[in-house]
Amino acid sequence: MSPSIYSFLFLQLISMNQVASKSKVRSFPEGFVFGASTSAYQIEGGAFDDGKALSIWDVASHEKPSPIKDGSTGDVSANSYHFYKRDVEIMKDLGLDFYIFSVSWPRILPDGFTNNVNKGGIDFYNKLIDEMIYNNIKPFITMYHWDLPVQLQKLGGWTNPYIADWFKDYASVLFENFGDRVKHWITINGPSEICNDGYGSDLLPPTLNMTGIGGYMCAKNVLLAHASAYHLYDEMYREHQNGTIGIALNFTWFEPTSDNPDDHHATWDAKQFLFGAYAHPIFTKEGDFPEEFKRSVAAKSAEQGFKRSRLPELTAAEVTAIRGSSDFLGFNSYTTKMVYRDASIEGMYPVPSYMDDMGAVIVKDSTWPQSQSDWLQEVPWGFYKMLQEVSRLYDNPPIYITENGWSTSGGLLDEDRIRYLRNYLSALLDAIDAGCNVQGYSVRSMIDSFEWRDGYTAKFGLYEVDFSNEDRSRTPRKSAFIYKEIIRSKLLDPHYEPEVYLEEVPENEEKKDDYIYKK
Ligand code: GBH
Repeated sequence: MSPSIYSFLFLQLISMNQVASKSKVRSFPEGFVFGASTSAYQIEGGAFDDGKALSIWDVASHEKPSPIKDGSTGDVSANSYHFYKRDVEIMKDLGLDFYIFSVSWPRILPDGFTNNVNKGGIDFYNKLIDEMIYNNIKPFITMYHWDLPVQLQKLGGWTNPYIADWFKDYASVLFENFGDRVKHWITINGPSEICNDGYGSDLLPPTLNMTGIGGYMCAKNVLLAHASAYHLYDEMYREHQNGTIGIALNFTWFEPTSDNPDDHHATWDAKQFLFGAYAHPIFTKEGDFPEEFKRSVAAKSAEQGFKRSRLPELTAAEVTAIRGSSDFLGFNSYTTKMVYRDASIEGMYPVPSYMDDMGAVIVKDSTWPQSQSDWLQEVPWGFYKMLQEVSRLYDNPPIYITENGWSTSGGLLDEDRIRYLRNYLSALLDAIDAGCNVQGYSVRSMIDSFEWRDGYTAKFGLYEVDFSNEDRSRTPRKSAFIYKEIIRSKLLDPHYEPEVYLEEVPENEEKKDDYIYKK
C-alpha cells in the first residue's frame, strides 16, 4: 500500500473513533464502589410502631388540607420497617457494595433527648444492619434526613442553638449502638433544603416561613451540629471504630442565561447562597460563610433597618470547629438550572428573604428532558461541571455521590431512567478523568418511596413498589437489570441489553400474571 493510503486509513480510523467515543464501553476505576440510597420517613412506615414518637413529617403529612400532592402520608409507605429483609435481598440481587439509609431520630429518641432511648428503635436498626453485614453490604447511615422529633421542633428545632448539643447526644447513641458495624456516617442530608425550604420559606416542614431570618439561624446551627457530631466521633470513637464521617449537600449546577457579567454574578450568588453557605465553612482552608454571601445579607439587612446582619456570625472558635469537619463530601446532585439577574426583581420575592438577598432569578430550560418531578431535568454536562467546580473550590475532597436519580410516573420499562443513569455515569467518568476524587456512586432510589411533597406521584425506584397491596411487593424495573450489570462488570456499556427483564402485560392482553419476562 502507498503511504497516502495509509494516512487515509489512519484518518478514517480517527474520525470513526471520535464518532464511536460517545458510545464506547468505559470502565470504572479500581476500587470504585456502587450503592443505592433511601431515607427513613420515605420508606419505613411503622410510623407508630414499637415506641416511635412523631416527627415533623408525621405531623405535616396528616395536616388538613394536606400539603402533599396526592394527600398521602408515610404511615406505611414501602413498609421497610417490616419488610427490611426483602430490601436486603434486593441489595444483594443488585450486587450493591453499600446502601445508604437514614435513622429516624424519634424512633431512637422519642422525646429527642437521651434520657429515653427507645429499645424498639435500636432493635430495628440492629436487625437491619446485621442482615446487611451478613450479606456483605456496607451500611452507610445518614443520621438526619429531615424527620425531626416533634418535641424538638416545639423548642424551635434547627433555630435553637442548643440543637448542636442535642444532635451530638443523639449521635453518641448511634455510635454507641451501631458503630461497631457501621463505618460510614453522614451527619445531615441536605442542609440547604432543611434551612431554606423548612425555615426560610414554606416548602417543607416545619414550614416556618420566617423568610430571611429563620433559614440563616438554621444554617449556622446545622453547621455547628454537624461539627459537634464530627468532633465527638473523632475524639471518642474513631480510634476504636475506625470509620469515616461526612455530610451530604445538594448541588444543583447553575448556568448563566447569557454572557452578560450581571448574569454571571447572579449565577455565582446562587451558588454561594445554595451550596457555598454550607460547603465553604467545612471544606475550604479559610472556613466561615463565603464573603459574598455575608456581604449581600449584611448590606440588605442594613438597608432594611436591621441593627445587625440577619445572617448570624460565626465566631472564630466556631469557624475553627466547623472547618475541616468532614472526611468526605456526600454529593447529592440531580439537575441544572439557568440563572439571570433582573433589576426589576422587586415584588418577586418576600422582603426580607434569602431569594431577595440573593437577587438571582432561577429558571428551567424547557428544552432539557423533563422527569416526572417538576424540578428535575436531565443535564449530564451540568453534573460534570458541578463535580469539577466542587473539586476546584473545595480542595478536591474525596466525594461519594450520595444521591442521583430520575423520576417517572411509573411502569417497569424505564428507558428514560436508563438513559439518565448512563449519561450521568458517563459524565462522572469524565469528571474522574479530569481529576475529581470520586470514590463511589449511589443511585436514588433503590425502591419507590414517599417523595416528600410529591407523595407517591414521583417514582424514583429501580424497583417498583406496589403501594396498593399489603405486601408492598417490589418488582425490578428494567433499570435494575442495567444497574446490576454495571456493578457486576464495572463497565458502562451503552449498548448492553439485559437477557431477560420484566415488563407489564399490556392492558388489552389476557393476564396470566401481571408481568411477563422479556427476552
Ligand atoms: C432529594 O432532594 C431528597 O434529598 C431525597 O430525599 C428525595 O428522595 C429526592 O430529592 C427526590 O424527591 O418543592 O418543587 O419547590 C433533592 C433536592 C430540593 C429537590 C427540594 C426538590 C423541592 C422543589 N430537592 N426541591 S419544590
